Amino acid sequence: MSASPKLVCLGNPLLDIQATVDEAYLAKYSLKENDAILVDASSNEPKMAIFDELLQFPDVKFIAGGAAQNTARGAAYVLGAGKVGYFGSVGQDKFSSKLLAENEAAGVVSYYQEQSKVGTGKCAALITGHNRSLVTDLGAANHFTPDHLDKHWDVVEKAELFYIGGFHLTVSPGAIVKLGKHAQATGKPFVLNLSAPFIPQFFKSALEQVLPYTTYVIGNESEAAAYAEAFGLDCKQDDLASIAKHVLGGSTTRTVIFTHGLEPTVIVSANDVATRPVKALPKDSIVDTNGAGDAFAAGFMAGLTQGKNLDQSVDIGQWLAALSIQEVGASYPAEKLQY
Ligand code: 26A
Repeated sequence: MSASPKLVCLGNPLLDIQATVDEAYLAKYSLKENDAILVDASSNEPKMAIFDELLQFPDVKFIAGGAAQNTARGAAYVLGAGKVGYFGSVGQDKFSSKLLAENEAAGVVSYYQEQSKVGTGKCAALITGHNRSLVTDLGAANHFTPDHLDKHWDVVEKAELFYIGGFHLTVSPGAIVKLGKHAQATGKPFVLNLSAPFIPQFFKSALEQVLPYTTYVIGNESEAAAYAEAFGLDCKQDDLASIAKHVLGGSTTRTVIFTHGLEPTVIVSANDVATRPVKALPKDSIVDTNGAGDAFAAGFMAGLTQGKNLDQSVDIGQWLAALSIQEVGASYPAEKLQY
């Protein structure tokens, strides 16, 4: 019996169906070129047709996805097998078998809750140039319940730190709060990724419920702008340092990290505002940016797990993001590269 994982992640397990599309295809469904949205499978949502239509595209690929699951695999890429655990809910089908196999290959220990009546969630990743538009049908991922954590509470207790995909705020804020309370009571780092602009925009109260437990909040510039708008901040929407200060909310134990594409990463805590430059990749070595943010979070979490300091952890995040951008989807190189 191997040791329990040090890093425990919670999110929505999804299989990505990725294909290159043109602008007309995005326009047909009123999709932005760089966004992440939810579709409701139970309504008569025209966007549901995308999942079938993509199968006809010549370069269609099925790739393990789910933002926090991508981060779990990335952290395991750095930390090695058995050090990272992942909670989420899946169906009993070939999609979940593939996700399980990918996690195993990456060295991630899966603690899946299984649904017998709902299929595994899927995400259409529509690639145009260096952008990606994500359209998600959560399926079984939407049925995660906090009691599944109780079944594996020994794993939670043995974990040293936690990573929560903000996307999970749409599913079970109760499960996030449960982990947050444990983290707070035991003094373990508790990291939340904002995940997408629609999280602060439409799930503001769930976000407010969870923020008090966080010791690190990670986001990108468009999530920061959505946060500023949702909370009615009067600073400019690209004033990342001021937005981060608001996320701190006077906390002396929280650090906020905003990535900004090729612009420097902004790192804000109670008594410090710092930036770290990003090394640009040559344009022709970029494959796609699907999963770049997850890979950043993965490297960052791996650094924290190894006891590295904040700057080093951000640096490992930037390094792993650059590696992932050179792979198809939210993937990491087949060979083990050392930071
Ligand atoms: C609740 N939603 C919309 C989602 C997601 C999601 N992961 C969890 N919940 N929408 C897209 N993703 C994942 O984001 C990754 C890229 O960052 C996709 O599966 C993709 O792998």
